[in-house]
Amino acid sequence: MTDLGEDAGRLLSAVRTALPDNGGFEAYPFKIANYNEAVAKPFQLSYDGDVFAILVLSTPKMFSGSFKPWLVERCRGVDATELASTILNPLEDYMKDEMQRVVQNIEERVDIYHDFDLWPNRKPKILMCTCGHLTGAAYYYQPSDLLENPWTDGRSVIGVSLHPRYGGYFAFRCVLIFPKVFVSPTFSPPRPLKILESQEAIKTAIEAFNFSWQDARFRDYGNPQEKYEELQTRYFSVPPAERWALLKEWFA
Ligand code: B12
Repeated sequence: MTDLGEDAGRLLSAVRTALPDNGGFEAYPFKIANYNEAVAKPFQLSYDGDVFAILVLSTPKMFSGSFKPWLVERCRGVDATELASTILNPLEDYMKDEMQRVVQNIEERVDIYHDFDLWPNRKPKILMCTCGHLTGAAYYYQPSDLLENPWTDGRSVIGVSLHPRYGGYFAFRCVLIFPKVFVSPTFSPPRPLKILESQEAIKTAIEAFNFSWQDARFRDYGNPQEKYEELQTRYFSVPPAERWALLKEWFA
């Protein structure tokens, strides 16, 4: 990676230091131009091209290492049967809380975009897989990588990102944008590691993600060295309404 510049480098270190120290998160720098040059106009962000941004993703350790202690503490004194109606989206609440804490001592203005943030027309505010690819964090395998389109029945098919260490066992969480901090003009992020080479491997990974994501097989593409524990895999494979029931053992 070429030089980020002094201010951006300092902020990247501050964010990495403030993230929980159990290894449950990773942070990758980029500049807005890298993103705006990749996406279509309706997805472009209204910041100058040299504005500094950081992508944050969560690794398998996040679930028990930081989310669990946060949730157990947050639920202290709340009746176990009322939890589901008191906290509708525990992981979203956790991420909002955690990222506010991460930036609380940063003096510069910072705008936080979570993976679940949508504009009023339901369009995502930021496309995480594109950020993952352009920062070098995780290669984004897209239908456009295939020389021929195998899905001609009009189904909506999106790509899948694979991390060099965690395969599909990770999630993008947020992007922090610092509108008043500019990256050095010589900065260019590293290229992501391409793990799937053949057209067949890319096709089957995209199919596993789009058409049978509940069995979590898509996460095993790319030879992950670290995976979700069983509870975490199940948690992300069921609809949100069924997730609380799986966490009961944390409150026993
Ligand atoms: C909307 C959404 C959904 C919707 C619709 C998905 C769909 N099939 O259309 C629903 C609710 C169904 C859904 C479901 C799931 N989702 Co979802 N979803 C999203 C979300 C919010 C936005 C995706 C989107 O709409 N993209 C819009 C399209 C147009 O983007 P695109 O295809 O990438 O196109 C852009 C790129 O091609 C780029 N581009 C153009 N040229 C080039 C060139 C290069 C080199 C690059 C890099 C980019 C690039 O420009 C295009 C835009 O102009 C993202 C989070 C986020 N904020 O990004 C998560 C996300 C994609 N989902 C994710 C997951 C895991 C899931 C689920 C498995 C749920 C779960 N339990 O966790 C399921 C299963 C997926 C499925 N079967 O579809 C993960 C994927 C992680 C990964 N490893 O890839 C994401 C990133 C969320 C996260 N927190 O990590 N999801």
